[in-house]
Amino acid sequence: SERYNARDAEPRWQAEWDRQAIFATKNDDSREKYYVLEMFPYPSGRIHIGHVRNYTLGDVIARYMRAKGYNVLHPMGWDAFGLPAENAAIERKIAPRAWTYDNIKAMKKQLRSIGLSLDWAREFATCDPSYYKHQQKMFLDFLRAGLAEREKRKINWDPVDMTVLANEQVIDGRGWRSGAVVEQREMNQWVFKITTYSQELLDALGTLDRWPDKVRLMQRNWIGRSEGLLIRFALDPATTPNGENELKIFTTRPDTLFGAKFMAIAPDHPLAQAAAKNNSALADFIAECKRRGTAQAEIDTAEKMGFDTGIKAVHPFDATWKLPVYVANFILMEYGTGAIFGCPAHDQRDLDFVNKYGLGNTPVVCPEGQEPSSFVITDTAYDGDGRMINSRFLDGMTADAAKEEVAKRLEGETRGKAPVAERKVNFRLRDWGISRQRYWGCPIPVIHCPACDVVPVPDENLPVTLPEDVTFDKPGNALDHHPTWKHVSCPRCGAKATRETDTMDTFVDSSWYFARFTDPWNDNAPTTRAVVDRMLPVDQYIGGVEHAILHLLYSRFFTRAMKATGHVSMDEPFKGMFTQGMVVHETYRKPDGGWASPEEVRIEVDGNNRRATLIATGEPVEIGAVEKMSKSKRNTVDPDDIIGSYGADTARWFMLSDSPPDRDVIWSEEGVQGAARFMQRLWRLVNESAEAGKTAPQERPAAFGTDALALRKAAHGALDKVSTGIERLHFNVCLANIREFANELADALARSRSNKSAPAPDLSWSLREAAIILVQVFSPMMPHLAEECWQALGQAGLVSEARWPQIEPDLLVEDALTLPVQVNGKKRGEVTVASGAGNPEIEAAVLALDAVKQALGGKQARKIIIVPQRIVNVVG
Ligand code: ANZ
Ligand code: ZN
Repeated sequence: SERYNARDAEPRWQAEWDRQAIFATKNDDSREKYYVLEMFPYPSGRIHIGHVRNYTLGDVIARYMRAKGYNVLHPMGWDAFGLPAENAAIERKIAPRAWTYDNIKAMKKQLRSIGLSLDWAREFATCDPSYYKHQQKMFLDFLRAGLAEREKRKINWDPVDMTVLANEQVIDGRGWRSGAVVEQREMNQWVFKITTYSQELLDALGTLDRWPDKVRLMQRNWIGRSEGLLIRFALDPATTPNGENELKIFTTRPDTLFGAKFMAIAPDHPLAQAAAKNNSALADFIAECKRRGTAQAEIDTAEKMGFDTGIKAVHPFDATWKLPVYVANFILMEYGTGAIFGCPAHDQRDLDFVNKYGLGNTPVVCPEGQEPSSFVITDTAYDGDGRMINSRFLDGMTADAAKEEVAKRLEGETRGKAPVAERKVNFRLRDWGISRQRYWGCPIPVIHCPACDVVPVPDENLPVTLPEDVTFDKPGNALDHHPTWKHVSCPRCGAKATRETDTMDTFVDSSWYFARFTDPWNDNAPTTRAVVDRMLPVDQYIGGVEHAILHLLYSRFFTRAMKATGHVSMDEPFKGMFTQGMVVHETYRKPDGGWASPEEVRIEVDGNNRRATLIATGEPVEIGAVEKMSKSKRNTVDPDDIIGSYGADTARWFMLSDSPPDRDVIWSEEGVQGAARFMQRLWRLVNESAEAGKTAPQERPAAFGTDALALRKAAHGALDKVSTGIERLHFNVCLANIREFANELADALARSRSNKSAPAPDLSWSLREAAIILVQVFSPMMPHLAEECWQALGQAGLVSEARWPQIEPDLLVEDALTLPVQVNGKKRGEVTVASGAGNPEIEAAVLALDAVKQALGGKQARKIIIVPQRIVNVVG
């Protein structure tokens, strides 16, 4: 038979699937639904190979579940707002809207060439007014429900460009464009009250048993719940500026109070501000801290620095014990109370701090088994458990008991009218600031009126659409510069007013798109309750681990907020979550030190050696490390090139074959060629089977001979393994099973041909059955080839629409083996195990026999001797 021509076949089948609209999902379908979703792409202009992997993983599941008879929802859309569109407008003078929709058009064509089973009828882009209109409606619903608020927040201000910068636009404390030192400014910002749900978002992680543990852990840490104590330290009045008389701190370690050496407050703590009023050196120090930035990452790595305010705090258990109060760069105003007591022996940051300022340390928690007198801390703090030492009435207690004891005593004590301490649960999670001072985002639908303050845009005036006649010749927000857009009259009193010119963080757009896909045609509301409640949650969500925290957490918040405002009924949007690994590639270093791209390089394989040369000049190239594909290292491959030369099925197969989907896969030309060869092999095998099966009876034979039975066992065994493999997302294992089965079919064909006569009816029937099963099991991975094979086998309709074959369980039962069992030389019974069972399985089965347990009289067996295929002897 001829070679399979993917370039000819693939577009043909894609067109046929479209023509028959087989992937269009009906909302009123009565079958059980299954919702598969891959994280939708940002329309940057071209899809990259990571997208191909992401969508292929989802497509295998979608195609399999469809074949299993589910009403599968598998939609696609575009996460289309964001900064790159504005940058393109500035750099290339293309309007953000035109740039975005051009990119979508190009990328959609690319996506189609992969042969994904997507319902394109549901496609939308988040920059479509028909989408963001509903997002604006929900913003107003959240506002009315107290889930959105305006709050003073610190933002990054570029004093040269006179503009607000996103965190990622601040590089080493400077504006990415102007290079100016970025200032922190307080401005009114819109926030979503995600902290309303801190505890719930944490608790519900326990129900997400089809999420990767590592993702759940990352979310748990991000939410960051800690149980601790708020303690009011009295301040020594003689040392304190105008009337401040106490300092409130948050601690998770009240057990360490007798190891305290200092107090520390954040640079923007009110007490620091007060103390700086008549202390210019302190004021300079505070300014310096602010200049260095307050991003967590910077604080964690920056050297610990402090400034002694001269203020003294009084130890809560000893009125004569005074602690110096420092302003320190590692204390955040946004966490707890913005103040701490420092116990250097048991906290590394505090230890680094005292070692710098010579304040010393006293260990108070001694590890079990350590002699207290020899327990000394120098450079490494001890944060483990142990017994209390150097701590007066706490001595000898466990640290846990000491925590409780301190809490009880200080709770019971009062100063003024209030207790000295109260228990407090703190969360690291902050409310979600959604204001962005950018043009290309969803406008926040409120109006600022000098008389009425913030006035929501009336629902009937939604959407507030973005103007298109904008210019980017000035820095800052183009919406703000627009001559007319923001000038409106107040919907409440009619006075001259201005629109909010902030737009929403693009994470808002991606926090509910999965709900919109269930009914993107509803023009009146974000969701259609009956539909969304049936189609959500997403059964399997797939995406990169880089979205494991924010995107998933925001979506979980949004779903709860949508529930609270009547748009959905569930709390959790994603029942199953899967994080895929990256596609990585070797790097190639040219003699001149530059990087060569894979297309410029020829690889020769000689045994275990691989040699690379530049195709153009023949110069040798050094093969470098395997790394994440990046433009700078030039180790990227272009999906269009791969699909153009090998076809989509080969790319899909290779992507799935080489490593488990949650690990990185190394893209290699050799690997792709291997996949292409295997594709041709499948094609030949199916054609040969079709030939051999020509004489097969239509009716299933009543009995099968040895050869036919063996082939049927192989076929149904493969069917069983591939089915469970897909359900567990063990795709690389499935592919290995398919290869193995292809070998078995090839062997059976070869044997049948070596007989002079045509195969017996039972064998020809089984050959045909095996070929059909083979095509079906690889159809989710190589759907185009599968259609072509389906046709070659004379099967009716499309394989993409065929029901998954029924497994015949009888064919899966392995042959059993029964062995007599003796205990101390006396026969006590027999054991039946699979014929392939190993010794550990046989031993376990033998020890589980009641007769054997009785004969051993509750004692352990000393030895078990297995004579293969004959007998088992237990020695008691
Ligand atoms: C005294 C102490 C002794 C502490 C000790 C720790 C170890 P988590 O678990 O993250 O909640 N802390 C409190 N507020 C802070 C702030 N605004 N900036 C920086 N650090 C702050 O951490 C709670 C601990 O972090 C608190 O317990 C406090 O230091 C510090 F051996 O109090 B601890
Ligand atoms: Zn008004």
